[in-house]
Amino acid sequence: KVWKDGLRGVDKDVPEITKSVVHHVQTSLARQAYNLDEAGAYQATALSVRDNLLPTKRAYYLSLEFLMGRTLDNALLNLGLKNKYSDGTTKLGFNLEDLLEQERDAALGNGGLGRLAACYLDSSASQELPVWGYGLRYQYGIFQQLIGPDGSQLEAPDPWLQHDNPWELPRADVTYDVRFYGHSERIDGMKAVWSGGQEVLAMAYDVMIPGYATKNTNNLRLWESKPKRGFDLNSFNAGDYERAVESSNSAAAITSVLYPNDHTTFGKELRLKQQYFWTAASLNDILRRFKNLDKPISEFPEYVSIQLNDTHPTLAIPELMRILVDEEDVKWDAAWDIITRTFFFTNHTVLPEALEKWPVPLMQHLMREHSDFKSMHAGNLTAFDVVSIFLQAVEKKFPGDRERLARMSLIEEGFPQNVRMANLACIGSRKVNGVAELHSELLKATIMKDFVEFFGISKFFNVTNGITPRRWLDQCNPRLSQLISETLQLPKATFLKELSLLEGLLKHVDEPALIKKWAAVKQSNKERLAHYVETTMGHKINTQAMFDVQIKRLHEYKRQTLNIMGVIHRYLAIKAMTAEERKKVNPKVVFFAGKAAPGYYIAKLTIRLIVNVARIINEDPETKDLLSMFFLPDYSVSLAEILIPASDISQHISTAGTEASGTSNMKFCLNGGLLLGTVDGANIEIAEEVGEQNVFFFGHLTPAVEDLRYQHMYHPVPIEQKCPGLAKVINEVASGRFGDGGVYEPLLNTIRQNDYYLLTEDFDSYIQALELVDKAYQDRTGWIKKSIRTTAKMGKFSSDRAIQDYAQECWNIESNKLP
Ligand code: DL6
Repeated sequence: KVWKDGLRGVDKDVPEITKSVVHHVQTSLARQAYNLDEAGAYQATALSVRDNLLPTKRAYYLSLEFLMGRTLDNALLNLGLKNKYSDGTTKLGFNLEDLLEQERDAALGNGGLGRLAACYLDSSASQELPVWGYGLRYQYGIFQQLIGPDGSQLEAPDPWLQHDNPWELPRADVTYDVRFYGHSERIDGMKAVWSGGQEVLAMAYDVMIPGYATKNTNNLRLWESKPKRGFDLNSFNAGDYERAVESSNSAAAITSVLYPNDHTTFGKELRLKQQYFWTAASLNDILRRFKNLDKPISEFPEYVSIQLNDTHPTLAIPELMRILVDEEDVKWDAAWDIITRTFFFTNHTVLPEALEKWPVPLMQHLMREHSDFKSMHAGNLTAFDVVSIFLQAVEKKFPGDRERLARMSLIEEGFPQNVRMANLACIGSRKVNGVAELHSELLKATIMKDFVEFFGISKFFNVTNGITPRRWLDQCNPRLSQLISETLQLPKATFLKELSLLEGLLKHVDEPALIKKWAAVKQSNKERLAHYVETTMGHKINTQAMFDVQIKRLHEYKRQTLNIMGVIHRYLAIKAMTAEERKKVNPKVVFFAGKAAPGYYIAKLTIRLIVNVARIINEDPETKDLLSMFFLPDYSVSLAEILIPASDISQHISTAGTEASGTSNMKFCLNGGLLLGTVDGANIEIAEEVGEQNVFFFGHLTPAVEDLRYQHMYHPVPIEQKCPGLAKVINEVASGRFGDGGVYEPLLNTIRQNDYYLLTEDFDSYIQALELVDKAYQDRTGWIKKSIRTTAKMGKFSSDRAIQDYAQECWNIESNKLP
C-alpha cells in the first residue's frame, strides 16, 4: 500500500487515459484517431504520459496594481498577427492604427510598481513560466487628470469599464465568500470559528496574458466584490429603500476605486478592506487549485510560491495561517513552516512615509480573527502570536536589547498601536528583495538592518527591475525595432526574446548609413510627438530642437521642481543674451507629464507652476524658438509610448538614495534616449552598462545626503549664500513673473527652509550637467553614436532577465511549454 500511494498515477482511470491520448492525437498531432498508425499512437501516448511529468509548481504574483495600458496592439504583436489584421481591417474600410486609438487604457495602477507587475506578466507568459497574477478589478482606475484655467490639476473619474471590455472573461463560476467584522470563537484553545459580520462575494474576471512568439497564454485574475445576497427584501417591503440597498452598495464599494496615492499610506478602512478581500479570495483560489493536485498540505510550498508586491498583500500571511490552523487542522508550528517557505517579499521604497502601518483597533474591528493581539496573554495561539514567538527568539539572540525588540516588533507602540506591515512581510517570507543594487543595499543598511542581523544576510537579495522589450521597443517604436532587425540581420523575435543580442549593434556604431537611419527614426518619432501636441493642445513644436523629457509621478523626491527651476534659469539666461549670443543657443523643448496624488498639495502646486511658466515662455517672442515647455495632461501608458521614443534626453533626478529603481530610465535608454540623472536607483546600473561617458550624472551621492540634511537642520545657511543661482530663480517666481507669486510660497518655502530634498545642494551641478548635454548635442553624429551605444547595452534591463531571477532565486519554477 505504501508503495502504491507513492505513485503519481495511482488515481488515474482507463477512460481518462484514453481520453488524454485521443486529445493529443487531435490537438498536438493534429491527426484523426481513425487513421492513426503506430508511430502516431506512440507520439500521442508519450505526450499523454509526459503530461504527468510536467512540473506543476506555480508562482503567484500578488499585486494591488497592474498598469496594463492598451491590449489590442500588444496582443496582435505577441501573436504575430498585426500585419494580417491590418490588411483585414483595411479590406473592411478601417485603418488598424485608428482602431487601436479607440481602446481605453486599463490604468489599474499608480506608476512604476503597477507597470512593473504588467511587464512581469508579459515576461512570464513569453518565457512559458507558470506565473499567475492576482489583483483587483477596480471599477475606476487612476483618475483622469485635467488642467484647470489657473494651471492646477483637476481630477475626474476614470470609468474605464463603461463600454464592454473584450479582454476579460467574467467567471461567474469562480466565486468565494469573504467575511469582514463579526466575531470568532475558539474551540479547544486552538481552532477558531469566525461568524457574523458582513459577507461579500469575490467574483473572478480573467485577463489573458499572451506570451510573445509562443502559444503560451498566462492569466491575470482580478476580483470584483459583489453583494452576497441581493438587497434586503424585508427593509424594501417596509419601505426603507436606503437600508434595502445599503449592504449591496457597501459590498460593491470594496473594488470600486484604485487609491491614487503612491508612497504614502492613509490608514483608510476601505483600503484595508480591499487588501483583505483580495488576499482572502486569492488564497482560497490558490488552495483550491492546490487541492486538485491531491497532495498533503505539508507539500504546499513545493507547488506554490507567492510573491508579495510590496507590503500591500501582506495580510495573505496571517490569512493563510488562519486557513491552515483553523480550517485545515495544521498545527501552529507546521503552519508557520509552510508560510515561511511559500511567501517572498519585494520592497519598492525606503521612504519612511511609504511604509505601510495599520492601526491595531482598525484591524481588530475589521478582521476579528487576525487581530487577536492580546491573546498571547490569554494563552491561545493565533496568527498574531507570531509577535510574541518571534520576539522571544530575538530576545534570545540579543538578550536585554530592548530597543532592538521595539524596532523589530510587528507592533509600533503609541496611541493607537500600529501594525508594521514591512516587519510582518519580512518575518513571514522566505526571502526579501529590493529592486536595484543600491536600493537593496540601502534596505539592508536601514529598514531591514535588524532583520539582517537576526536572520542572516542570505535572506536578502537584489533583483534589479526590468521592462518588457515587446511593448517598450517593438510596440512603441516599430521603426527602431525594424532598423535593429535589419542591422543585426536577425528576426525581431530573436532579439526581442534575448535582448542582450542588441550588443551586436556596437559593431556598426561607426557606419554612416546606420547613423543616418538611426537619426531619421528619432526624427520621425519626434514628429509623431509634435503631431500629438498639436492636435491635443494646439501648439506647434520645433522638431529640430532637442527634446528633453521628464515623465513620472509628481513627488518632491523626484524633484520636478529642480527641473522647472532649471528651465526658468535657462529662460532668464537667454533673455539676458545679445542676439549674437542667442545664435549659439541649443534650441530645446522640455516636456513634463505626470499625476500628483489628489491630496498632495506641494506636488499639485509644482504642476501649477510648470503650466504657468510654460504659458509665459511659450508666448515670449524673444525666446520661444529657443526654449519652449509643455505639461502634457493625463499621463498614461499610452502617452508614454509616444513620448519615450521621441526623447533625446530624459531626466531622472531624484535626491540620491530616494528612487528605489525607476523603470522609465530603462525605457528611454532602450529607445536610444540619453539619460541625465543623479547617482540613484537603476541609473547607476544603466551607467555601468552603457559607460559613464554616455550618461550625464550630477549631484551629491547617497552617503552625503544624511549629513547634508543634518547641516540644513542644525546649521542652516540662507539660500542667497548657499546657491545664488537658485535664489535668483526663486525670487523671480516669488515676484510674480509667472503669475501670482504668493501662490507658490509654500512650494518655494520647501526649498528656502530645511530643503529636505537638497535642491540647493545639487542645483549648480545640475546646471553644469545641462550645459554638458547642450554641448554634446551640438555634435549630432557623436550624439547618435552615444544613442546607439546606449540601446546596444540595455540587455540587462529586460524583464525577462528579472523574472528569471525571481524564478530561480525564489520560486524554483521552470519553463513549462504548454499548448
Ligand atoms: O519597483 C518599481 C518602482 C520603482 O521603479 C520606483 O523607483 C519606486 O519608487 C516604486 N515604488 C513604489 C512604492 N509604492 N509603494 N508602495 O511605487 O516602485
